Amino acid sequence: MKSKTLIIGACGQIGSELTHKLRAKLGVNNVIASDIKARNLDLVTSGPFEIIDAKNKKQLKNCIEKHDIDTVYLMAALLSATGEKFPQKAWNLNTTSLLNILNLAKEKYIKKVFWPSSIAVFGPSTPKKNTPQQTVMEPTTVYGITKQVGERWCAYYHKNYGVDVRSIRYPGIISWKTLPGGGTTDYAIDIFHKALKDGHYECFLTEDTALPMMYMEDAVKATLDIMKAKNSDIKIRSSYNLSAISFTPKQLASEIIKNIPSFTIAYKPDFRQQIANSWPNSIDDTAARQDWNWKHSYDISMISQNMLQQLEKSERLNVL
Ligand code: AKB
Repeated sequence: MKSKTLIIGACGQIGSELTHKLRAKLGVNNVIASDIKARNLDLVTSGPFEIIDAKNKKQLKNCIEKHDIDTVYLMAALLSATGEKFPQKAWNLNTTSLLNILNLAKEKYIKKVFWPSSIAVFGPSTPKKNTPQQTVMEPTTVYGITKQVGERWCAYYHKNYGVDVRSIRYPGIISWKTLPGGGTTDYAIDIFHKALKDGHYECFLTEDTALPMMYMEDAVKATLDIMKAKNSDIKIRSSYNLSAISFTPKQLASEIIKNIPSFTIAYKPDFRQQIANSWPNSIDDTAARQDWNWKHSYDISMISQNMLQQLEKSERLNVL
């Protein structure tokens, strides 16, 4: 019987932590990591790894058959800021990879799919505070457009072909192990690296730009929770709103100052400001809390302390 898991985009920020967690839970050889390049040595050497271009359905199918895969986490994507630089590339990767996986599920090569959506599905005309699950969605970034279309495809494949696809709308995810790449919420990670290295950070968003955020531990937990929920409990097959905390760069800087009193910050907004302005300030995730018992654990001060401690520790280990 098939029972293995494939993570696509396993070398990325969320993919790498999800892979380590799933390997610890399911056994190293039951979790196949894959990416377009072997760019995370720790991940690549810690268990089975395959080079796959998620846009290539044949490569995906071969890997799924070779390893007896029944569950896929499709984490490969071009994020908001990079997507604006390479719109066609973002469209091709984000939509083709999803359709490939949904079609493989429809053709019964796999049983269960996780695909991440994002707060980027919302746009300037969406209510900004406590953004509801169902509301106006007019995204203005290519990334947001790919996530919106992806959500519609997920709901369509579930309704018409019975595909068991589950999804959450990630806020900005904060983590210390793997750097994010090309997102608008990346400032909330860069700031910790620069605070420790230079004692100063130049932020690409204004001080009062509030965005929904979450610590990686909570994001991984949410991902595993929605995947282990009973099929009948998953009432939303587009994507669930998911929330933990919301803060501005100024509020985050104040938390860092509690730990590093000499830390300073300056604000120099760039093109990412416009992207951030189009997104919600905070999210209403009542449906996720009701349907599959979602709960977050980390608040802004726990995140700040943990980030600084972990980054300092890994810096010390690198020096040794
Ligand atoms: C981004 O900033 O593009 C991502 C996201 C919110 O999906 N972190």
